[in-house]
Amino acid sequence: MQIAEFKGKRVLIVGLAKTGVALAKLLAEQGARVTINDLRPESDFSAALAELSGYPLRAEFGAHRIETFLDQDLILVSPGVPISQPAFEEAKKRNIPISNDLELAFSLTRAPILAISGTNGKTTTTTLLGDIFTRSGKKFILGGNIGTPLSPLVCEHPEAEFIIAEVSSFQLEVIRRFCPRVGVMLNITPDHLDRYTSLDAYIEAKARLFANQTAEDFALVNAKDPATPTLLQKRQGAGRLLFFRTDDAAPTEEEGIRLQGTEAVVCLDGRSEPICSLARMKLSGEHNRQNVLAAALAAWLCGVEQTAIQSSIDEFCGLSHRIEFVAEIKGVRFIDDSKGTNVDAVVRAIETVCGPIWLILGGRDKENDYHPLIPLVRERVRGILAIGESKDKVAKFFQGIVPVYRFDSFRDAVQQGFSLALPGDTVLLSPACASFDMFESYAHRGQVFKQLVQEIKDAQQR
Ligand code: UMA
Repeated sequence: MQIAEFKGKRVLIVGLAKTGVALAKLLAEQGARVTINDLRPESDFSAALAELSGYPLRAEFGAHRIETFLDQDLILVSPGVPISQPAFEEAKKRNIPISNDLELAFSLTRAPILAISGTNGKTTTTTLLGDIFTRSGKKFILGGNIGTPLSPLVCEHPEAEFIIAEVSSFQLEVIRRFCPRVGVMLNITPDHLDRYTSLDAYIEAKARLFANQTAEDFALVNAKDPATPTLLQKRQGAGRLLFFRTDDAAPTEEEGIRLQGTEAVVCLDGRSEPICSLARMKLSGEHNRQNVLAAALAAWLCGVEQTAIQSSIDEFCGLSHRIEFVAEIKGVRFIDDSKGTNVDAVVRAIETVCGPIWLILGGRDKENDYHPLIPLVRERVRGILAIGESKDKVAKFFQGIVPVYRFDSFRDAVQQGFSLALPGDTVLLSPACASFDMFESYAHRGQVFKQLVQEIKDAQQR
């Protein structure tokens, strides 16, 4: 499909944040008759509207009106907007297509797509793949759930040979034909249970990653993830199934990549080939070994040479706000894991950090079940600093397990963490919750954390 085909079409863009603004611009530039729509009032959108000024758009705020939805040729929905709402249901009944950025991007390109999904590690793995492709000199674009809507990128870069996309379950709910050449599912643990009725429903949405794959495509799954058997039961599509595993205990018929010592070996078509080594890998933790193996196999399947894969593994240091060391003040370490927005991510963070921990937990709850944290918290956490909307839930849950302190202010939580910590302890921000109750995003929460740590450092030096 060509983007020019949207000329004159009535397109409704639902949700006016990053995705909505990008799509509104793209389609208005093509001469589509665009209506932008958001549930929140117009007064919340001065920045977005300033960015869109000059574009010929209609705007409707404050509700998703059924009449507006029915008066369209196409509805493009943002990932954060659930399509279970009545206006979408009515549009579906009238066969008005509901699509999204991911599906649109797919329809506008012929470049093979590497799509990375999973509950945790998506952004790290996507970025690592981008690093590998950069080193190999391949022309690619990188976007999606990582923060950059894909369709505008696809239109701006028709020369791209590959598309590397971070993909969320929210995006996958809406796709119809989207088909990655290489689909990677890193892991699935409970998350977004405020949007899905059950873990099963969440896995079902994730499994759509593979639904349209043909025998030419590859489905990469984590051999050691407990959710993989359920994922595979739900998987449709004919993609070739490959496993990544951080041990050498694969059943004989299993194809994919595995670790023999520190050597990563690809086993395919009855042949085994070492393709890289994890011996000098900079990222730490079992979860990162899984991410690295998935990225290495995905790149290798796309013909990337081993030297590019190896140099990236040896040099890639990870991302901000993912178990990121911030500072050590009087023997107390501060670690920013603001991206730890679900319980499983907190488990990974605690397992990775050395020594006793003061854990900053809380924010906008996603129907979290904290039970998986209990053994680790008992063993490793000296106390919990509970913040945000969910601080009472957190306090109630961990009462009697470890001391819990509740804070109205993030600043107080960080400062108190420092006061309570002994040399050798770590104050770990790994909140298991979304940030939107107190911050613009997880990145904003992490930046504020770093600023507060800097203030403590400055005060100590005075
Ligand atoms: N809104 C409605 N109706 C509703 C609900 C929301 O109109 O029923 C409006 C809100 O008022 C708001 C807008 O929709 O104005 C928000 O849309 P959005 O949440 O999709 O925001 P974007 O900025 O477009 O961000 C989305 C992704 N957000 C979500 O999936 C929640 C971003 O992923 C992504 O980076 C971006 O598109 C670009 O692709 C963020 C995320 O948290 C990082 N993802 C989840 C995750 O990683 O776990 C899935």
